[in-house]
Amino acid sequence: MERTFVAVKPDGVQRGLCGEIMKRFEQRGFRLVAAKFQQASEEHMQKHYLDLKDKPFYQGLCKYMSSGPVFAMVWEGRSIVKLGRMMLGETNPADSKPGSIRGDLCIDIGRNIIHGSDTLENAKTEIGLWFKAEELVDYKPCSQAFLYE
Ligand code: D4T
Repeated sequence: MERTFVAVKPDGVQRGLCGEIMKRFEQRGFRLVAAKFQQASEEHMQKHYLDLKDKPFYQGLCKYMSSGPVFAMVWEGRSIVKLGRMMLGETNPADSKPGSIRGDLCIDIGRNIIHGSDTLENAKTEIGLWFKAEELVDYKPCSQAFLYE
């Protein structure tokens, strides 16, 4: 099983989309491992987006991401990094297909409502940045036998 880091960005929180986004991951069959509602500092967001530090939008992005609360989550399931990114859609909502989260719920690249880890390695780093080990909850959902052969 893989784990991924997903966060509803300040625009998604303000627009009341946390429930809709959780619903999609739950209904797909993924298991919620951890969740945290918090306003992150700009320094925290700079660490989170460190690989984008040379991009022209980096400072504005980190400022925006720390401007209001985010809903940070860890989800688990088979191939969840790849499938989660497919559920999110493209970085630019204008290129995202209907049926994807961004394709259904947003318009602007700078207000694309959700983050999801793009590789397994980044997922591990991001989970470590946002959650303490003891915040990751270990339990066996009763649906497992009906989700996986
Ligand atoms: P995140 O990391 O937020 O899930 O988005 P992506 O993985 O889909 O895309 P990214 O890392 O390339 O970009 C991070 C974040 O920056 C915003 N952004 C991006 C922006 O404001 N202007 C831009 O030109 C780009 C490329 C949107 C997502």
